[in-house]
Amino acid sequence: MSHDNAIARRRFVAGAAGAVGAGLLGGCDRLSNNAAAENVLDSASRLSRRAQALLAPKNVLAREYTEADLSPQFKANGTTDPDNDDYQNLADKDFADWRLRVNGLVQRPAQFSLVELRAMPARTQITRHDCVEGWSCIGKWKGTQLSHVLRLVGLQPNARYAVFWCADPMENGDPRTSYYESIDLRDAFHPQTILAYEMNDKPLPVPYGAPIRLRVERQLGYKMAKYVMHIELVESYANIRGGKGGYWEDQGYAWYAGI
Ligand SMILES: Nc1nc2c(c(=O)[nH]1)N[C@H]1C(S)=C(S)[C@@H](COP(=O)(O)O)O[C@H]1N2
Ligand SMILES: [Mo]
Repeated sequence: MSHDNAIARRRFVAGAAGAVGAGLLGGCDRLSNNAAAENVLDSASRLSRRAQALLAPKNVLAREYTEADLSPQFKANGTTDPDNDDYQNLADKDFADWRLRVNGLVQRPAQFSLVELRAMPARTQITRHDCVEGWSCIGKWKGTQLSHVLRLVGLQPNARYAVFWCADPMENGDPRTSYYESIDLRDAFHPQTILAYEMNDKPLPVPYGAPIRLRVERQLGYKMAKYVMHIELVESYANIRGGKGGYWEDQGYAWYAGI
């Protein structure tokens, strides 16, 4: 199902109650052509979002799984090889020259190499990735905790969101259409929010967002920006692009995509 169809579907799905069991979502793509199951995913998302708002302690963890639960194949979705010469040149040298820029409303704007990020405190987690299109995969991720990076640069008092700028243009190689996303500071400082540089114990492959991709485990797949080049701290995303806080949000998706 395309993302456009997914938008339409989310508008029309009736609120049937249902729980999403891990068994149901254990493999990739099992739900793709199953409208009923997708409706369950949708309504479960809404129910749990409401429940989260009412009940959830601030740092509740997303469920973590075991090695035995890993999906044999993890679906690669959206961009799988950025149409961007600068990115391709970086990839050709295994990202040795890549630098993550962190700036905006911070005390000490900085740049970090992959070697530097790998030397920082890391977290490893096995989690389920749920795409709005209705498929799920379980993967193992290792990466730098975003909270650590944010403490290094220090936030200015008016910083409220972290914006992730990605290498991949979404239309005709035009850099003005690059993928982007944003999260609030509550998610940015969540312990499971990591800049992942390893997937299933190997350096993150290009189809999955090399050299780093965001993992925000309590939200849907489209929040998890791949090919992150630049993190900008802002007070508001109203004046960025379409003003909705992300590439898909600008096309109508929810900014908070809680699972
Ligand atoms: N830069 C970038 N990040 C992205 C996307 C994309 O197209 N470009 N697609 C999003 C969507 S909709 C999903 S489901 C996941 C897919 O991640 P995967 O390829 O590891 O499955 O990445 C998200 N992050
Ligand atoms: Mo997705």
